This record gives sequence, C-alpha cells and structure tokens, in this order.
Amino acid sequence: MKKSVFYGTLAMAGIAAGVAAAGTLDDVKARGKLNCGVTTGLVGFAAPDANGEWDGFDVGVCRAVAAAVLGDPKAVEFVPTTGKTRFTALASGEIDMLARNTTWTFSRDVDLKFTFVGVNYYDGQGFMVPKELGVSSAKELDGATVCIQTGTTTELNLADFFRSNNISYEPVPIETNAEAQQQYLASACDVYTTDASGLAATRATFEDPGAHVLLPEIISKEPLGPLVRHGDNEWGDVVRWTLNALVTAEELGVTSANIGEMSAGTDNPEVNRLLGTEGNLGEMLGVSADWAKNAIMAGGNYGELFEGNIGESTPIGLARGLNAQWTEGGLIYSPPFR
Ligand SMILES: N[C@@H](CCC(=O)N[C@@H](CS)C(=O)NCC(=O)O)C(=O)O
Repeated sequence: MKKSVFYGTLAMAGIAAGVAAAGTLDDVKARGKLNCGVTTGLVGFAAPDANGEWDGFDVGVCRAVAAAVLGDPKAVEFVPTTGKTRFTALASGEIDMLARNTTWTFSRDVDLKFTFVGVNYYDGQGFMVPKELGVSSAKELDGATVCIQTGTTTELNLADFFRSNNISYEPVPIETNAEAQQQYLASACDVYTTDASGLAATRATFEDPGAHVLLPEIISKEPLGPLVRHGDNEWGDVVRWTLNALVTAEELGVTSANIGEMSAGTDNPEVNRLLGTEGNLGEMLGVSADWAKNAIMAGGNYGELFEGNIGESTPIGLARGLNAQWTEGGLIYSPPFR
C-alpha cells in the first residue's frame, strides 16, 4: 500500500514535470508573446530606453527569438530578474528563456538542469577601483571591501581568487547592479567586481568614468549565453538556431541593410537556406520559412547587435576581442545551416 502511494506520487511528479517541460514553442505561439528573462537593468545589455522600451545586446536575443517564432520583435514580455531570482523564474515557467549575462557552468547545466544554447559573449571577471586608491593590481586588494552581487559566479570566483592568493576581503553583498553602482560610488566598498563587460557598462554611466580604473586581472572564464529548461529540446533548438542565425548572418555578410535584397535569392546556397528561399529549415524547426530573416531584421546580425549596443563606437566601448568571428581570430562560430 505504502509502496503504491510512493510510486503514485512519483508518477504524478513525472507527469507534472513533463507538462512543465514540453511544448514551450506551442505555448509561446498560443500566447502570442515571448516571456524573456533579462536583468533589472544593465545599460548596453538590457535596460529600458528613454521611451521605456527595453534595449540592448541581450534584449536583442529576446527580440530575435520573438521575431523568429511570432514574426514580431516587439512580441516580448521582458521580465526583470536578479542574480538570485533568475533561475527560479526559468525553472518555474514564469519565463520561456533567460538572456541575462548568465555564465554557462557545469552546475547550472547538470544540477539546476538548464540548457545553455550557445554563447553570445565570452567574458571574464574583472575589478574596478577608484583611480585615487592608487591600486594597480587585484593582488594589492588585501583587506578591501568588495561590492559583490549575490547568486552569481562572481561571488564564488572572488572567494577562490582571494584564497589562492592568501589575501582577505570583506564582502558587501548587493542584489542588483544599480545598487552596486550606488554603493560603490558612495564608497561603501573599495572595489566593484563582476563580469568585465558589466564593469565597462557600469562605468560608462558614471559622471566621470575616467576617475575609475579596471584592474588588469581577469580571474575567470564567463561564457555568457541564453538558456532554457532541460527537457524541451524543440524549444532549445529554436533559441539555439536563432542565435546561430544571427552569427551565421554576420559570417555570410547578411545585414539588416541588404537582407531585403538577399532574401530574393542569391548565388550562395547557405544564404538561401538561412533566409528560407531554398530548403525547409523553418519547417523542421516548427516555424515559418522566413524565421531567420525575421530574426536578423529584428536588430541586425550578431555583429550589428554588438556594434550597436556595446561596441567601440558606443559609450561602453567594448572591442570584439574573443567575440570576433572565428574567421577574424575570435571564438564566435556557428555550426552550418544545412
Ligand atoms: N555572469 C555572472 C554574473 C551575472 C550578473 O548578475 N551580473 C551583474 C553585474 S554585470 C548584472 O547583470 N546585474 C544586472 C542586474 O542587477 O539586474 C553570473 O552568471 O553569475
């Protein structure tokens, strides 16, 4: 008797998990909107603009997926999440995907059971200090107070770095980047540490960015990318191949400016397959034939999204570096569209 109750409970849990795990693509289509988890605000990556519209490099991924699935880059409900709340939001089904400078790690995949569909920014953890402190290396930070966002890899790397260098620190735990910025500028901490891209984005909003320096040490690997729940491979494919479409478009020279012309047909078969004038990739994915065209038109190809939101001509000023295409010596590489 006890045993059957036990198995019954397990079966119920299995069914519940199955329901929650499968069918996200159908759910999004039926809802007519993508629920996309983003940050609470990090200029260049995800933040509301002057008109209250979400904008940024990660926001661009959400809009591309909405365009691929629904034909409308505006059909997105942006759900702000903190370092701590983001994984519950995804696991519970509150959001369909998370695009929030989130690092792909072993435990987030294997233990938390999320699928990272790729990497949209190869990053690493850095340190920012006021210039007036006169510090030139992170190894000089013995005894420093450090602003650190909770629920992040940043927290764990910081502990590893100080321990392995036999130096100590006092953490000042904070929940959001806005709070970190405020605390750091109010001198509640000597140092702010997070992903180097986040430091550049944060410093760009300071009144006097030149009064703050980024130290030379990059203490970790932070491959940032969009993620979905384990167990819904069809949906994972949609998000994965949308990101790949943006990357491939840059590699093949398909831009938001020439896509109209190119989608009339070209003499490059891969461009034609990508844009749906040859083959049936869209059908295989469960979306329309022009899904990738719509995704690219949403905010441009990968390079356009990078340059427009966080690149060298923006106040954030990030160089492509590791995030250059593989053909340019970087790590950005999509599997083929065939
Ligand atoms: N990549 C790290 C850190 C991500 C993170 O939370 N970064 C902060 C600082 S750049 C952030 O995005 N904050 C935005 C917010 O507070 O909503 C992780 O996945 O744990």
